Amino acid sequence: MIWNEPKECMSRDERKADQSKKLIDVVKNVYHNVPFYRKKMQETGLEPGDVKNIEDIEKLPFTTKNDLRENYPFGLFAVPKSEIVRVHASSGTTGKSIVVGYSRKDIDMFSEVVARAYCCTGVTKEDIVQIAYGYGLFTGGLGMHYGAEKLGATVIPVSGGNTSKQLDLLQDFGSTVLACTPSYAAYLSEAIDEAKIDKKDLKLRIGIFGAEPWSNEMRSKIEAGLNITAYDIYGLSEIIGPGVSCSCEMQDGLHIAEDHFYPEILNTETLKAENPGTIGELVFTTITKEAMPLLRYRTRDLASLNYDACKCGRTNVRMSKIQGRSDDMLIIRGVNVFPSQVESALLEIEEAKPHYMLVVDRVGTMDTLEIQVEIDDRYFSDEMVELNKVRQKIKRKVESILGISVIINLVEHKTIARSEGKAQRVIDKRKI
Ligand code: DLL
Repeated sequence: MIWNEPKECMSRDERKADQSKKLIDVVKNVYHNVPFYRKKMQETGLEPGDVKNIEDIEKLPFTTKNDLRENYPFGLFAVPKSEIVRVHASSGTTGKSIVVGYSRKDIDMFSEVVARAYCCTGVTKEDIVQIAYGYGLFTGGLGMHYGAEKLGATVIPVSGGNTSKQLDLLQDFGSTVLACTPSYAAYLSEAIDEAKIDKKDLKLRIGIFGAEPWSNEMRSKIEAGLNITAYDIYGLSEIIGPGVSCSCEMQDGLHIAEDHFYPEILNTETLKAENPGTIGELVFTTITKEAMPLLRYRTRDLASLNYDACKCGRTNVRMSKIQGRSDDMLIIRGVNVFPSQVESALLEIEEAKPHYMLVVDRVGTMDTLEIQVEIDDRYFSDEMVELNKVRQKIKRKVESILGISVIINLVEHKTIARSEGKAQRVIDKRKI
């Protein structure tokens, strides 16, 4: 079944015409309503009238996470604050998060693209959807929630964590669909085994997993463990949240809602367009968003595009699974973490030196983050009690910025290897 056939199955010519029209409108909109974009366009002598069709997108300036940070919190909004009905936020590269705003129309569009994603995986209004993505500033919970309601399915808004409750709900309410990160799905699968729950008694049939990278091997493992078919859903807060793209029953790429988000794949060095099939950096322009439209947002996610029509009947372009990132962002238990966030936390703590190492590992199905921190000689003490106080202080500060629990290991000054070039700050031992 296809949720919105006219929008998901139009011919490539119709698609181009639709995208061209929308791009012209969004460029006019940001030029007149967002000083940041007006300035950027004026710097290169570009006027809204210079953009006549979708090919002209190459003339437009890029937007980066740093631009969002510099315009924190509401500087990129294109509508008056009275039109903003919701905000979400996600990790920035330092202590401050980045903020995104939605108008009523944006929330409707967000729900629409997530409803399409559910439909892409075979979910119908008969299903019971257990949403175990986090609710709150993260877009996962509420995004998946509104989409499921739009579809007419029954929503169980349990949010993330609280595993024993998740197991109760799976059994008592007969959830047929599970929406969460792939690592949490793997964890739930183990918890089901440990609790000796007979999987035949569960009604689960579909999993919609995303928000972090995962491999096809991991998919097979989760599918076998939970006795379901699992699908990949991709998105990012800056563009909308989940629902930018989703895999279909063909399991051969993720269909992008390209009537709302125009994708480009660019060479990471030259920032010029790559040919279809070649991996590069995924860049999106939101062509219908009202509250916070973004031109050529550099996601830093690496993927390729495939414009061939899919056997499922949808004609919208497919992206490959995310192959990695072109920056140092880590995703730990579904939460985005930049090493630079740790650094800015440490700089605020007198006892700590800004020499640190992040060691990421996976114990069973759970990601762990250990941070080794060098301590100023003056504070290194034989007194366990004193050292513990310092450790706790650092732990509290870092956890408040990252939003996940961490293990802090204090090490003596000059223990962490110094580098003459680019500092090596991360050891990632996970096999995804
Ligand atoms: O993770 C939105 C989301 C929620 C997507 C629920 C899917 C399901 P952010 O917190 O802004 O938004 O993180 C966005 O997460 O740039 C990717 O690096 C990564 N990411 C998201 N989905 C996938 C996926 C949400 N399916 C960042 N595969 C993105 C690999 C993913 N990476």
